[in-house]
Amino acid sequence: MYTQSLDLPGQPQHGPTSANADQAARQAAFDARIAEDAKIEPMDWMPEAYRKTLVRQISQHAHSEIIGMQPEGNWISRAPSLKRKAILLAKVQDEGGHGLYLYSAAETLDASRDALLDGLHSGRAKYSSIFNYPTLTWADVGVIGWLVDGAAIMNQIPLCRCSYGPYARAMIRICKEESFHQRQGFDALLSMMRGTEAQRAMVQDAVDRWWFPVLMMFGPPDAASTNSTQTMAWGIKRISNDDLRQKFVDATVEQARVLGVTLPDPGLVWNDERGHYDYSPLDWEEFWRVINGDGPCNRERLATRVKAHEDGAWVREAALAHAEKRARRASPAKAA
Ligand code: BYC
Repeated sequence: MYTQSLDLPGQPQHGPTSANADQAARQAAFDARIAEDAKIEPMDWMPEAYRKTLVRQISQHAHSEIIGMQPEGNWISRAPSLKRKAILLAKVQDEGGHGLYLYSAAETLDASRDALLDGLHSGRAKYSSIFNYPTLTWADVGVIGWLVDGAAIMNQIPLCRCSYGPYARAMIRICKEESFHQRQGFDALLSMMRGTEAQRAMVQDAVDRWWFPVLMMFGPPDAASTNSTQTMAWGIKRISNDDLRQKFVDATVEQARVLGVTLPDPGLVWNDERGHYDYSPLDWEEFWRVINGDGPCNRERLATRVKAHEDGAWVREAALAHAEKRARRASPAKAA
């Protein structure tokens, strides 16, 4: 590029040098906000890698919520009483709502909802490993509330302090609702434990099947967690996978005692020195198999989700047509 201008000392700089300076100033302002634990908001400048990481995590979380509607949704028509059916309907509906808050939070980062859903439907995007396990009995519904939602709360409370404002605010509301979800699960199980021998056996069987997959919800061990170092430096993740898993184990042992069930791990013993419960090593090969698409229900979950999306095409088309009609009526000249 030819130019007649000369860069003279004391003159404002333009071109690549000043662009670099601007970039450095924006990065410094971002780093300062992270260091002082302030929130980053959608209109603030942010590094591209921060934006991408948030889109990855928030969309995976949103996908987990909507796929997570399926294992329990299967039981709405078979709930054992009107009361349990109404509670379960409300819970599954809440999960759909959580998905919507989270997709909206991802949209504030310039992600398109269609593209995110396409990632899910094509199998490119991940969702929580836990929803690839089957719900075989009514007790599984209670165990999902108690243990799956319990683990989700443990993981999500720190996300209420996440550095990205829209995600943090969505998590506050979600955690309040998850707390109700966990309690209803515990309550359903408590009723069964106070029932017949067959009901107690059903609860124990469900706990035996869900315990280890629930512990894997927290993600791989810290040493194998590829994202943690950076997401913790950015204040997205506040507590590591292993520390959250340990907090969950410590909190759950006492709840299991109150319920009267046995957690299926002979290695689960109090360690006085550590001040925590020890537990047996988890089967990480199973974890990677499940998140890579080969769990007990991956294909079924995805096929159900894709079918629901296709079956709902007419609703999206009708909503768009209605919005266009309203826009035309509001300003006929502009629409014409
Ligand atoms: N399942 O570097 P890491 C709910 C992936 S919904 C599948 O430690 P990160 C509910 C991970 O994505 C609960 N994938 O990752 C709904 C990464 O792969 P990529 C969902 C997993 O992100 C309905 C790779 O493994 N909760 O509560 O630092 C009914 C390496 O891991 C899993 C959330 O989504 C997993 N379990 O930490 C009832 C919470 N674990 O992306 C209940 C938000 C790891 O590099 N998410 N991976 O290809 C998080 O807090 C974090 O993303 C995680 C993983 C702790 C899950």
